Amino acid sequence: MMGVEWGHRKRSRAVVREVSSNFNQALSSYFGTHTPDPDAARAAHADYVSALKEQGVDVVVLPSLDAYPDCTFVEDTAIVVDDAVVIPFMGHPSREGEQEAVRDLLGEHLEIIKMPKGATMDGGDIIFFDQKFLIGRSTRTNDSGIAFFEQVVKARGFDSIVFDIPSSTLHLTTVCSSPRPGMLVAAEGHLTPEQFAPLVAEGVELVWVPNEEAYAANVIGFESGVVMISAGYPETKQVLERVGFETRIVEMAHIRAADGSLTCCSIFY
Ligand code: CIR
Repeated sequence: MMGVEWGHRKRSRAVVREVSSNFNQALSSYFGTHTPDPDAARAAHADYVSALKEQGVDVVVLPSLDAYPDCTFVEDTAIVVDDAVVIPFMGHPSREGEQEAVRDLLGEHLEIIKMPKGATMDGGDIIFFDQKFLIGRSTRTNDSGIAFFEQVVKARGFDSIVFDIPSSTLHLTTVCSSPRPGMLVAAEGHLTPEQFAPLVAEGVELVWVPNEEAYAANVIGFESGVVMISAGYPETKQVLERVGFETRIVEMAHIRAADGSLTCCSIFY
């Protein structure tokens, strides 16, 4: 999209958190079929951190919180809005409290804005894209959370668009991401062309991935032209290479076992 550059999407620093030793108790829609495995997830996470570092990202690794099986999914705990960071009430009660260490770290660099009680939001429902915040209304992010967040971003000069997320889909970022300014990737069967119509009318390039590769719609793009993608999704890989990306593949199967994707494991600030 014309006029929107990488500068508005900071990729210089990221916070991540080690995988919890009780990751096998993480929330998972695969319950009973694929129990999340802490050791295997740690190996995947280590490769993920390497991939970030290869792109020159300065990565802060927080220690895991053993009372919180889902703590490696830091994306959900805080949302950076320009020079501030919104600390939400987590959308699942078992995760409430994960925000503290992230808040303390980001609070050294950014103004902290706390959500009011009763409002819930997971950071996985937010995509910052071309001076806009795309917001998922999901089972984790409620209307009070959305109203509060919209007020925060509006006061800082940003627009927002709300996407209704089917209850079978965890978050907006589970099925949508932006590999570079002006471009979104979305999963068929979870989101619809109508939802993106206003963005497409503005000139946004929208790349669909097939429903059977929906997990691969979550990618992380870098200014270098590299896009981090999950292993095992050949159509998505081909589509992204065709539009000019070099792909860096990370094996995410053991992170996926707890419904986590690439973006879930970091916050850029
Ligand atoms: C959860 O259900 O909260 C975790 N097992 C997965 C969180 C994934 N985070 C994300 O999509 N941003």
